[in-house]
Amino acid sequence: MTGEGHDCEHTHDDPQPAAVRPRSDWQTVAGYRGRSTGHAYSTRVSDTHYRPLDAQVIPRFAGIRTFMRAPHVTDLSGVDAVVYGIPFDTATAFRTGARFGPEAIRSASALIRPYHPAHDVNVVDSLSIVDYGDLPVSPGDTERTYAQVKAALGPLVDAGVFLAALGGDHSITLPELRALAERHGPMALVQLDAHADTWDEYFGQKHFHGTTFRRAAEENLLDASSSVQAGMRGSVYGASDLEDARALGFTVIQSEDLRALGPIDYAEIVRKKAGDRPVFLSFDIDFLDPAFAPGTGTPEVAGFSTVEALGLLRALRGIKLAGADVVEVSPAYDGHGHQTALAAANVVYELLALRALGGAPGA
Ligand SMILES: [Mn+2]
Repeated sequence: MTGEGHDCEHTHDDPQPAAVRPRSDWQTVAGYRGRSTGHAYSTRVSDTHYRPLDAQVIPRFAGIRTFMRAPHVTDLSGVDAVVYGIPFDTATAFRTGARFGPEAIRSASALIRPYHPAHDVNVVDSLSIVDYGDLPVSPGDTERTYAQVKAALGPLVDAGVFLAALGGDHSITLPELRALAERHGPMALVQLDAHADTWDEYFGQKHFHGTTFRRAAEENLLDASSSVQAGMRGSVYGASDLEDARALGFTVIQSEDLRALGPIDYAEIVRKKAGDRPVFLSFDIDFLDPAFAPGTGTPEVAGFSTVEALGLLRALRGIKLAGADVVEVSPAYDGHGHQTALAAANVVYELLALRALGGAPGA
């Protein structure tokens, strides 16, 4: 491995690496702020533990933009979690521009710090996190992109690392699910989104950002009866839009009902539905109100605030995440403070924290 860009805290150069700790010991290292604890999982074959740049040495505004300033690495040895981009946006129905989402989320993520107070977990101690870069895509050709993404994800799925994608429009979730289902079988979907994305087709296309979860159910990548879609709102073409999602077997919680439920009861429904299945969490940034996330392709008013979204995600503590994505960030429509990208970066951080807390499926 190379040492480029993370010269401060990596453990592999330590003369006396700490003993490998079992997964269940994560609590004992949560909150540790100093040099690496050497915390590693029993399945890891390497003592490498990748870390972000040390902000006490290289300030947060400096450096090359990777997610959370983690090293850009494509060798999966010693890696627990991979953050990567899928810059594809030509399956959108309204505003394009999510091809620049990964870049904007990375820039906004420079501010994120390792320790998560609400969960009492040091995310970068618990997980060796790298930024894998962007996967190859073919602008204008959704199905070719799907093949490229699935092929590129093969080795990552085989390595058993946690996969966190930066979108890209919501069409890109399908090849992520195709790749992960080969290892996990039909997964439980946890979707936070203004739209159910269960249309049959759009503009004569079966593969579009509004058809993703119908295709995923048809291909048995998801178990719809274990899956919960939440946050749906706004005008639709007809009552069938949500009825169709329910007919596929999904539990659909519309935004008013989700707000009435609150985080605890929402999480209870998710846990009950998902059971022991590996979970895929897909967060469409349009789940947030346009006041909080204007930079997106198909905004819907009367959505959730950033604080509500984080509360819902934190309530999911304990779920077994196989993979996740944050999609539909379209920076050209973002505000001056880049609040959409900042929210998206923090959602990814919450997802990493959930993986750190819940561990890998089957572990
Ligand atoms: Mn969506």
